[in-house]
Amino acid sequence: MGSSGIEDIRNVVLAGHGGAGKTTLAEAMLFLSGATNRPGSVDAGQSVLDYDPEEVKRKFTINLSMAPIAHRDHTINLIDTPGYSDFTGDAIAGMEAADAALFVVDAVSGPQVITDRLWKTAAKMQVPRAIFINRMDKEHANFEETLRKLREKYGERVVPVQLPIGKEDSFKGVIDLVGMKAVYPDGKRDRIEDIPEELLGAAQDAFDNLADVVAEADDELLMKYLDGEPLSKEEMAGLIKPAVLKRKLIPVFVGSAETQVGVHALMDRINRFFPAPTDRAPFKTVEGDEVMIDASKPFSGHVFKTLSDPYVGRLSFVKIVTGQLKAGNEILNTRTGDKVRIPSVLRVLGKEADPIDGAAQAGDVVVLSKLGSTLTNDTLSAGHKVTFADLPLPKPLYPVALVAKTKADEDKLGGALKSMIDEDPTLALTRDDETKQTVISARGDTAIDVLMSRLHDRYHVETELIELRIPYRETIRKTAEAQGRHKKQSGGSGQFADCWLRLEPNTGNGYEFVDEIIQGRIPRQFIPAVDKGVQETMLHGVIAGYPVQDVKVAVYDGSYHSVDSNEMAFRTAARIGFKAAAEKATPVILEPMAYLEVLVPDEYAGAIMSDVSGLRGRVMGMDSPEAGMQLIKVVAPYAEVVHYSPHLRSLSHGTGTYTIQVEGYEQVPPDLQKKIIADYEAKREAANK
Ligand SMILES: Nc1nc2c(ncn2[C@@H]2O[C@H](COP(=O)(O)OP(=O)(O)OP(=O)(O)O)[C@@H](O)[C@H]2O)c(=O)[nH]1
Ligand SMILES: [Mg+2]
Repeated sequence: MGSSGIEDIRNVVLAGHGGAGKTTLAEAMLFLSGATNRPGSVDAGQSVLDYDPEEVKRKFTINLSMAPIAHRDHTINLIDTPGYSDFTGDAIAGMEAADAALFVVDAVSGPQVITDRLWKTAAKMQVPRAIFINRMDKEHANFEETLRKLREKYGERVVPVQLPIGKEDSFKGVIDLVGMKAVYPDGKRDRIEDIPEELLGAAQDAFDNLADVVAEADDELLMKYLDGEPLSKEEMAGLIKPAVLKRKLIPVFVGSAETQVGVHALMDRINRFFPAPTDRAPFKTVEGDEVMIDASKPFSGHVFKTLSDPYVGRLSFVKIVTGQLKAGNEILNTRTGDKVRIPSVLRVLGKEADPIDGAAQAGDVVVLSKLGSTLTNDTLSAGHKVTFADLPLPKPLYPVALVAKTKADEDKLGGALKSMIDEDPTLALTRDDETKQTVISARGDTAIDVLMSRLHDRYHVETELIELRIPYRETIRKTAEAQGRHKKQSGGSGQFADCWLRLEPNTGNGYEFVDEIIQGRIPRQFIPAVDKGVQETMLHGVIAGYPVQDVKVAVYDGSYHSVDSNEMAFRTAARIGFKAAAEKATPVILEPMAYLEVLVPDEYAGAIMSDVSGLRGRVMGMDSPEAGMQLIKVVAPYAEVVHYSPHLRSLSHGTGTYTIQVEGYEQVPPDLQKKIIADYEAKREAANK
């Protein structure tokens, strides 16, 4: 480890679109710092950071990974995160823990959809940002064009602090604008030379451009600068860090993670220009208070990630906000009230964990094991009451119905699912009592696929997806009356009950039962049995097996037998009466409706809206919450939009996001009603065979 002083730690999250080269960049830094013997390759499946079997299989990052890198007198705590849309929750978690975000952008394709999305999140979370334009060695790499797109999207604050020397096959070094030198890789270090003649002009222009932006970070220097006095290299160097911290400058670095050109220079610049943990924006508590990083207070920390390690058990990734933490300390989980004495404070590199000697300080990012029921978002503390606000993680919105393949697997499934879902707030588990299905929700189909693979690999549970049942309902549209009469003679004693029921639509008011019996035609003690019989029937529907809702039922006439009438008989009679009346009352099927808010760039708004009618939905309104974006509010049948996420992905070329909420019921169209009834009857027939 480079150093233990908190001022010398740089917690940096690597963020950006999938495939931009974040993991490869982290592996290159690990190698250059001497932490690994060779740069780990994602493609060859021997990456130190993408070590999970699912990551090896799929060749992309699924879980965030830590890479502490000792560089000169600093420790760069890299947090490598996923760029695949189903897993961006971990990128957000990484931003909570880091003090700056380094966005890795592909020099061939430029900033992409997930880059945009995470950029906005970082802005909301007030995380200082920098950009690394990667893959300069690739065919068609274009620094100027990538920079132009970056500035167009993210503004004029995006300014290079380096320029590339060469490109594609001949990309061989970078110009460091702060030192005005050329930097070439030389083994694991750099060789510093004068800037080649032919690039001097461009370098000077870029230096001036940078000076324009950073001068604004210091009023005194700005005055001097405006008076026409140029900034010296020293003044420039001194201004970059405050400009980054104040988010006035987004410095752009350039290089190739694969050939490692520019990577060592980047590490040097991270040490000098990136904020220290004590510089970062305060943490918010649930009460809305702000807590600064402060080592002098008692310990508090925020759990930003939970991971089950097959060997070590459950690991809790913790950002220490105040105080210090060392092995043997007793800490409290403020949510569960559990107190634990922590056996050790770990620093992890990929899957390797090492205990930290001495105390970890406020601002550091550490890992704790064996914290019992501690989950992501929990606050750990010693001695003072504080609960940190939840991470702004995306909510699960892609539900599937999952079953175990065998009875033996079924017994294991519940526990396995619970522990996996507990770990990850972007997953949710519900047991739908109405449809009798176990429903798992995630961010998308790939996240579900990964979950099923892990159930198999980690817990040896085989699962499969079955059709997700939509919780339809039934109701009536007209008033109707019918008699329910039950008469049975078996041996000595008989059964007799007779009731007349009137059913009325009761839209929006649920179930109501009215006793209109006069002159004791049905004795008082049997009336509750009629009510009960009606409710039992409603539970299982009259046309397609779905619960009946919004009906007012009156019992207004009937008869009884002094010996043969009893509660059972009246329940049965009520069932017969309800069914008969409902059949005459124009029974219909209702479907759950969903309320969606779809956020897309302007150019896709038309496509989204014209698609809505095909989903049997309605556009309820539109809004432009930010420049260039449209928020389209849609109401549509839940059945049509339950898997909207892949649909939206293709409609908006991956640019759209949405939220969904199930709200209320509406009648299904007649042809769909016919189909639902036919399906129900076919199933019933099959079951009776
Ligand atoms: N030529 C070239 N290839 C690169 C470079 N950086 C990464 N790659 C390759 O690009 C592919 C994706 O790289 P990763 O490092 O896995 O990308 P990532 O950003 O971590 O992707 P996610 O984990 O999906 O977010 C791999 O095949 C890398 O070898 C580079 O600088 N030059
Ligand atoms: Mg990766």
